[in-house]
Amino acid sequence: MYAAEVPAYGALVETAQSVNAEVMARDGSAAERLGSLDRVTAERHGAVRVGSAAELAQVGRLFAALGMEPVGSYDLREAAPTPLPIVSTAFRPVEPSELATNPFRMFTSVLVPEDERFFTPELGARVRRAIAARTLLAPRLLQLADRATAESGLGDDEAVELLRLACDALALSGEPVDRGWHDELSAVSGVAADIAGGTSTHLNHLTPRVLDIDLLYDRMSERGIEMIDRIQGPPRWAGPDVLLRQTSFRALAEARSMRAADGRITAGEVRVRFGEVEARGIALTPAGRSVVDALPRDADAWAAALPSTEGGLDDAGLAWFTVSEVAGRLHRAPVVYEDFLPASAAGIFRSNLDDGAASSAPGDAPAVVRDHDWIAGALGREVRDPMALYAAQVEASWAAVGGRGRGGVSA
Ligand code: OOG
Ligand code: NI
Repeated sequence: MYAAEVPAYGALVETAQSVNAEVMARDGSAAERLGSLDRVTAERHGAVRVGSAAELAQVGRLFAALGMEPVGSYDLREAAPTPLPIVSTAFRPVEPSELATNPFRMFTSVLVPEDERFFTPELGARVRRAIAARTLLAPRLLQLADRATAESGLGDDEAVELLRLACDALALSGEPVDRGWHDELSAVSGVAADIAGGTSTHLNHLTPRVLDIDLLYDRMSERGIEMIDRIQGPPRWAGPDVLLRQTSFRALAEARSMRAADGRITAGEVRVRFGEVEARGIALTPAGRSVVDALPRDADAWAAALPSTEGGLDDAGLAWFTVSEVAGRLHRAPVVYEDFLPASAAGIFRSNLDDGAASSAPGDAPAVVRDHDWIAGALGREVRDPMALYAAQVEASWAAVGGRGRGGVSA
């Protein structure tokens, strides 16, 4: 559905696959250190944005049917330099075996119309009424999703029906947009207009994974697809890939009819769907994050502050590694970073908001609380802590080798 509707996404997937083949030819099996080529080729994340706790709960039921759990929370209202009136979580598989097969993730953001740093109380109330009056997911879709979760799957016909209804729900609606309402929301934030300006949500990007993002960036530029001005996340540096590096092409203008105040329908356009690509590296421990989060995006600063080998990162306790026993010797394997980075997410949002969208935090009203617990409460289920998941995976690997000491591990 997405490739058919957003042709540049098809070009991105094609380019990612040819870059991955090139890296496999160049680096051999080392290219698969952070995931098999099958996993990396299948790997995608997408993003949706919703308007309320109730809507978050609905999309959570759909993702639960697909084996995706909420992991982590990201408060983008404090993002610098452009605060955004949203908080986010990511739905994804959490079991290592499921991640190895297909780690599909959905970055999911919820608008906070109650936050008076962005919305006046009067506008916030109108946003809440507009959101409460719409139906994001069809009752039939939710019914099938709940059954799939309860019964660990559906028969073929109903599984196909569920996926078809889910695709319909995430396609861009052709319904005219109320121009005045859209403009009023755009003055607060492009994200607010995208979320609350219409009566549906839509998949706003889909991101393949690539093994060499610098090469991908050049190839896309050669194809004439204009990428945002840089790669978000860590710099390219001499040591192992860590965390997440991402880049995107700007949302393309798409025709969308607009309804004027006098009821006339005119041609208009929106820029709400884009393409993004990511390269994943090793997950860092809390100690590793506190080193790296304080570093500038500069290869020399990274080389000065961090060991330049996997063994060095492991010995310093900066990154997560599992162990396994092969022929009586312990081998370490890096744990892939499966989550997101709030600063990069804010950068991706920012580069894809409509021109002129303010995203300002006007007043100095107190922030309403929208933390991890709030997201869990809205979803009615536990939100997993990413660090706890990595730690548990590493502990399980040590338990499986009989809890042997950490000395003498080789790559
Ligand atoms: C989500 C932007 C964040 C990422 O990869 O960090 C994101 C959105 O635009 O809704 O997808
Ligand atoms: Ni993304």
